[in-house]
Amino acid sequence: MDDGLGGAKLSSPTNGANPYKPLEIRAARVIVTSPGRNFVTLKIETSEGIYGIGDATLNGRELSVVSYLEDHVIPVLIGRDARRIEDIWQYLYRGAYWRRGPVTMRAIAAVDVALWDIKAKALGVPLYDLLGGKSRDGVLVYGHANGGDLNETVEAVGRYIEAGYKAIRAQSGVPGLKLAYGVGRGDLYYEPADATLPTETVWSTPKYLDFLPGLFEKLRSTYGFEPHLLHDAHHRLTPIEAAQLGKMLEPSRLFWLEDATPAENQDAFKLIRQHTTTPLAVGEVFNTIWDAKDLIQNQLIDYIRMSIVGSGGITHLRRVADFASLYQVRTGCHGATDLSPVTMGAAVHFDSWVPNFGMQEYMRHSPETDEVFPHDYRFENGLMFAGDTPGHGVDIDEKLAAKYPYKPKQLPVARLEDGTMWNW
Ligand code: GCO
Ligand code: MG
Repeated sequence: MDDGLGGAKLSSPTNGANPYKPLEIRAARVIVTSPGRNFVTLKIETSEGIYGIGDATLNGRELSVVSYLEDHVIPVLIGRDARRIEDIWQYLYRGAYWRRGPVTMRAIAAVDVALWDIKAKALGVPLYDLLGGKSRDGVLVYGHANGGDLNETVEAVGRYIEAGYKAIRAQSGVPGLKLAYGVGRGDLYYEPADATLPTETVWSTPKYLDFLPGLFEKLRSTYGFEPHLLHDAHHRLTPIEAAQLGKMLEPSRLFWLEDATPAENQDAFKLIRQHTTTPLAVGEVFNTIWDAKDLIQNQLIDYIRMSIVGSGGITHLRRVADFASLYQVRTGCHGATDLSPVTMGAAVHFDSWVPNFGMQEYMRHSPETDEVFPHDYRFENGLMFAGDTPGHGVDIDEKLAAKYPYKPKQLPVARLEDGTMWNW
């Protein structure tokens, strides 16, 4: 239709409803609950009665994020338009002056995920639709198999294969070392944050390097090359030791070797990269794109393990993923049990969309946790599927949550055999 001003009038696609009516943030509160382990959740409520939730859990340091949110973030959120996700993200990031860091970025992530949840609910669409729609039907996930020794670990991997997993991370006790990283103490749900004060563990790189390649040889000779196998070195090696391990593991063709060495110095990965073709993954402790920039643009890694909760939410993680895609680096979101079902739900939506998706970590939550956080993502045949409910598809049962009060728990520490402090 011509309006006489030289342009054509667009007929309203919204049947008269105004999608630009502000959704005013009326209230926000933090819910701390411990259904088997501690979780921190932010709930934001709007003028239209729509609410959203975001995860703010920082394992072993939970209450610092609670204070950050309650004392510094919630007061500045009230009255803002929940639709302005980007502006609120920038306000919280730039406005803090003290940028980055695990506490700040988790608090920002909680707000961001709750706002994406609200916007998707307001528009009546699943979150993946807001991001650009699905790029795949299901999301490839890896489970955690672990055992006290080689045989137990080989059996544990077999159980995961039987359960339908197409990708399995294998961690094992090492002969001569007590309390190895990644090994549960008898039950299904491995929880490293297991004591009020940190448990002391002992580490020996020579013992580990003697043992690990044999474990993967055994796994390949038992199960062949079809299942993807992964391993987490959990920051224990120096760059040259990591290079040696990567080389020794080449015949076993891992999907990735994770956290081979700490990455505070991103250049450290150059040395590993020069020596091995074992694919490298890193990033679960990163908080912003600046932690990963050199690793990505120099193609020193293959998978970036940053998570939604750890890295300022969906708004920031998609920026990281887009940057990584320029260098053929793929995503591999952290997904241990200390990331709540809210993060898992949001991640499955993110992974369903992200074009340069690699793999999603999936450590099952306990039945108590699943009850407190009803959700519609589901595991089937090695893949995780996002639901179609508007939003990210995860809720919190506040009454039930209140029955599980916070219990202080910390992660273990590690020392070398001579007593020197090392990286856990
Ligand atoms: C992983 C991680 C976890 C961390 C834990 C710390 O790859 O899943 O390394 O096991 O240790 O998230 O809180
Ligand atoms: Mg890890």
